[in-house]
Amino acid sequence: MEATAAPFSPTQNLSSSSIRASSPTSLFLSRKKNPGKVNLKFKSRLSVRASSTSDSVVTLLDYGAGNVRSIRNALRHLGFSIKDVQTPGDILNADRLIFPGVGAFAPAMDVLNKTGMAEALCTYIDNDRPFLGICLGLQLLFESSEENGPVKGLGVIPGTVGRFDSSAGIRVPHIGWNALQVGNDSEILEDVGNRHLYFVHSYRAIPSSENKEWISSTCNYGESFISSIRRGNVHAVQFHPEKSGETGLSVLRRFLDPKLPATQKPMEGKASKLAKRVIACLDVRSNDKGDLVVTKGDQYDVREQSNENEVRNLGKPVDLAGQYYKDGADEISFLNITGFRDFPLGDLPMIQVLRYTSENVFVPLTVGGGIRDFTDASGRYYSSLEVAAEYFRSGADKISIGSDAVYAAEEFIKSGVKTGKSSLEQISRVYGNQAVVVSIDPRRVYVNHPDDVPYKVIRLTNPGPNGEEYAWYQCTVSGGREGRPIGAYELAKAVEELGAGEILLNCIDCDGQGKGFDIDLVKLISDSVGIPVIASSGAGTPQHFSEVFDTTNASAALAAGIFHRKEVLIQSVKEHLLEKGIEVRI
Ligand code: 1PR
Repeated sequence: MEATAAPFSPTQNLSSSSIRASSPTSLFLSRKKNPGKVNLKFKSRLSVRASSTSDSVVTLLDYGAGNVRSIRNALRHLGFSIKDVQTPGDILNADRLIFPGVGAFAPAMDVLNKTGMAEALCTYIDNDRPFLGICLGLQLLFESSEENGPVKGLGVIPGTVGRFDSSAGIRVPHIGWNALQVGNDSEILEDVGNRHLYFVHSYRAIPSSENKEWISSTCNYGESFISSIRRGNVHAVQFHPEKSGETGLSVLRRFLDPKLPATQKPMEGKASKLAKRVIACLDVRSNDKGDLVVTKGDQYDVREQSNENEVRNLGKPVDLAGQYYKDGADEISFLNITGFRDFPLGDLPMIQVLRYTSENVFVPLTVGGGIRDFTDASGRYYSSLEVAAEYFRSGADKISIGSDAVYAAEEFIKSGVKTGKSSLEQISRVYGNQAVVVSIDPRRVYVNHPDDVPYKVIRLTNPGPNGEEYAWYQCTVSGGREGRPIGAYELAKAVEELGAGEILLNCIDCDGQGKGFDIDLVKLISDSVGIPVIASSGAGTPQHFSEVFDTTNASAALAAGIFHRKEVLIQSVKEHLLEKGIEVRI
């Protein structure tokens, strides 16, 4: 089905292109005279020819900077085959073009300029050809961005893309499911109604009198920002339709087939703001027979308490992930829990799990375990960036770093210097901090007095076994096997500085106990950092979810055991949260 040619690579075709691009700067200036208007009289040396490509083909501009597997999967799921852009001419000849911008603004513009894609895109858009930009694919249409800049954009839409202002009390990146304020002129959003869509970004474009004619919806996150634009056949969305479940797929479907009649009534007034997320987590490892299974520990011990002492087997990863998607999980995390000792790129089954899952699961997927520099038995060196790249290519939207982030934080605290060399720094520089989660595995250590240790100590809500009133949370590595000289508080602050976009906060004491999240710990960390925090470990009932959202600033709550054992359904958790007035995606 899909065209077999490899996607366009930034390094190829630079000289082979028969089309000479004029400077995008001149495009930018010519539009400035006429802000907000598509310059249909724009004179270009590039011309658009009517194409006879079949209705089921969509052209995809993948300039090789990250994960576009999700959008490919969504398009295939909707019955379309994909033609990859190889040359600027492919853009001009497209019947419909999707541009899922990934990575950072400056390198993306650099590639587009050097390859003549910038001019081809502008011409295509000026000619009012069917276009859908996604995320960075929306931002690049503006005049410039502050991201590592200012950097000039394509200049199609008046305005500058800037960073969310965290001093307004919001967490940056903006990660999660938010509501749109949809305008009139937006057919592709027809089925959205008041449903949530998935966003993940730190930069945004702001509505102004100069770009208001372009805006088809806005979203509120500390301020109103542009969540979609539309003019004629040109559309772009800041959210990720390919990661927004059925609602997102309907947006894609309507772009691909504008004649589609309205199929369903938009649901009434549920979504109004950023929802709290409910995440299902799959701890994955090989069992003693060598099969990759979903397992689950008690305080990180995943072996049965029987004579055989087998690794607990709670199901198959791909099947369970598919089930949780249907059940309404807002995200799914895979943790390769023996990744610290195995080499994940040697662990091809895990890569396969990701590939198969991403074919049918259209919510964000996070994968963790073993992300670090590695030298294999033959002496070949793999950087953590290569490991992460393979995970992204296989369908991950975010990667999660455990042990290696602890070492990086220790080093940073000791030296006070950001070397830029840690896996955390490198991956977040290349893929953006919204793509990097740090998973913390702390263990409670009771103390009698706050000055007993050089780490952040908190007064406990419930005293320790010997009446201790205080504790600190010691970070561990290698799946809880080794305690390190750093607390969860110190680690969280350090990894935020080093470029983490989100924290997955486990707690070894609570893991698998079903007695509720460690509220003291979640409060401590979610009050100390400006990035989203996912509360994890200990959920036993729906009430535990409302408790953690009511009493802490956690953005999401994750559970494993209760979902695997079907003791509590994701749907019941969400119904309970709605009853308690906590906004969730339904
Ligand atoms: O150190 O970068 O290789 O990453 C290893 C990853 O594997 C880390 O994210 C670490 O948290 C995870 N991990 C390692 N060993 C275990 C284990 O269980 N033996 N699992 C493990 C972590 C904790 C959560 C669990 C919640 C919710 N498991 O993932 O899902 O505690 O459980 P519950 O709802 O049943 O209470 P690296």
